[in-house]
Amino acid sequence: MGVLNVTPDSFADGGLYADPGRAVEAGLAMVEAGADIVDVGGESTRPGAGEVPADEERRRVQPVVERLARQVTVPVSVDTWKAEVARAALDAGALIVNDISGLQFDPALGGVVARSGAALVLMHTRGRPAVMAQHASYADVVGEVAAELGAQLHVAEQAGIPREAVVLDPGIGFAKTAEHSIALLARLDDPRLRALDRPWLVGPSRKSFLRAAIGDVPAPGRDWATAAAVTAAILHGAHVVRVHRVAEMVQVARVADMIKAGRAG
Ligand code: PMM
Repeated sequence: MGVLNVTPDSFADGGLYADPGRAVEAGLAMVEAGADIVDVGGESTRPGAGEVPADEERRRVQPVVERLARQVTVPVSVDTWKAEVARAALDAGALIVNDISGLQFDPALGGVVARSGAALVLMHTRGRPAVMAQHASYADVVGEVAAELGAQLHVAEQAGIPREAVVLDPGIGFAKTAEHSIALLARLDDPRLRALDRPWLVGPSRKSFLRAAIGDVPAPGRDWATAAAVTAAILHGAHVVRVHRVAEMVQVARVADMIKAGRAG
């Protein structure tokens, strides 16, 4: 999954694709480089970030989703927790809603996803991005994330979203300290996570937990570190990895897949 942030302020690539034409070109290049999904987002969710009004977010993502969906054969996803933005993106051709709130922030989102027949990425977090760091407190991070994702999966099913349409995400860096993110990546194959019986998406790309190993390197310089995290995630059973540098991470993912399978090709 390639990350296409059409925001002026994302932590890893802010401002690069704020112009819709450039954003579409970048999305096409990601597909050319081997992305299986392009994830279009119009609101930065970096720790402490403020919220973007829904009409502004819709204005950012809808034209990009519309043009990309017409031009690529892979699914386009929309990274939003707002029902209004999701509805506009689905109308414009998106096939996946990537909700960092795991259906916690907007009670109307589940119904929008259910009625559209779209797939849903249900990510774990606690509290809005502006305050989530205060909620990074766990006695047993793997067990608590498994339980809370299980509860949100139930919310999705109650809204009419088939279980088979849901992909789970432990939410690397969301209401997590570096220790918590590392524990989740190391134990993605824990039986309590596996018991939820859904595919896993992980988004370690350029995130600040990587600094625990490499020091204070700015986000764009964290791609080798990302490659290591992507490899580890795949070996522990991740099915989808959300990354900024698609061409390089396609190579990383293919080699990790090959070694995991234990045979060539
Ligand atoms: N991370 C970010 C945004 N959206 N969505 C999912 N499903 N998982 C993530 O880990 C995730 C996400 C923040 O990173 P960005 O600002 O580089 O997009």
